[in-house]
Amino acid sequence: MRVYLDLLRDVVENGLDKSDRTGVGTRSVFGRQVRFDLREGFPLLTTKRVHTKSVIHELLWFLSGSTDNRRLNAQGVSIWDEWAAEDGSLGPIYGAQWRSWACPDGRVIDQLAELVATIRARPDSRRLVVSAWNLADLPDESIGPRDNVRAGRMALAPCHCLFQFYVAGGRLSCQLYQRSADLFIGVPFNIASYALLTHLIAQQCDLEVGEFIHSFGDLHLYRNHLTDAIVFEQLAREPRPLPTLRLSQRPASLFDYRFEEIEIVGYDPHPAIRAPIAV
Ligand code: THF
Repeated sequence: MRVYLDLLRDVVENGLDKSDRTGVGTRSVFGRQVRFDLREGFPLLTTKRVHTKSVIHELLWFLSGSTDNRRLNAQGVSIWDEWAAEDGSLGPIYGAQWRSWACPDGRVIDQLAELVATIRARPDSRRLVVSAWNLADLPDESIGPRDNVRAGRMALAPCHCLFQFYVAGGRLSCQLYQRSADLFIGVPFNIASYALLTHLIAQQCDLEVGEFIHSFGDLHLYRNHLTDAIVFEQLAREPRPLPTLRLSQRPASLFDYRFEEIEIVGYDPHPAIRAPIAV
């Protein structure tokens, strides 16, 4: 995970100051790409502890098609609380777009079920693409998350907005385009989440894993993370060996994985570093 530390240094050294929707302010660069060979281990940050329980539950929640924060809370995960309406609703965010994209003609498309079916039937396809960027459902930037949810819109525009799979040599690779990336808090979560998704889909399609390629649009560090105790502490830490992923079952479909069947083995990170989240 040295590439993660390289990204931190890149943003610290080359980033320009920029204001943003949250009002916190960022130091930001535009357009970066890193790649992880999933055969070399599971790409979980070792220079601070990442809360993998939240990552796994969040991915299973997306896969279930739910956008109800109460379902996450029931698993002890509170990472979406800041954006949810009083009834737990987040509007048509990731789970809704992945599993039930609503078309103007009334059809409802399950992008992930179609993706798995297409990888199995036509692995050479160049349209193994899933998009959460549904223009009709994007929030109105002039009002807050909860007012958007009340209006039937997404609480927050998708940050990890489009991903594509690729099969060659019996290996499944995934490339994500992330339009906006909170390098300190979100990116370690996002890398782990898409690496896990790639493993699950590979297992379902009888493929080995290949690479996870992470492409960034606006890659930033929030100003309140640019402190000795947060960013600079981590830059001083030595990366450790990567853990591995163990899937104890092969369920009937991509939508039948259970938390207990997903295990990260050999994770020995440096301690967690707490940092405030920009809402
Ligand atoms: N907004 C911002 N500003 N950053 C993000 O990373 C982000 N997301 C999602 C939506 N909006 C975002 C929300 N994902 C944590 C982790 C992921 C989140 C939100 C919050 C978080 O607080 N992590 C802590 C503790 C984890 C825990 O206790 O479970 C951490 O230290 O990592 C990214 O897509």
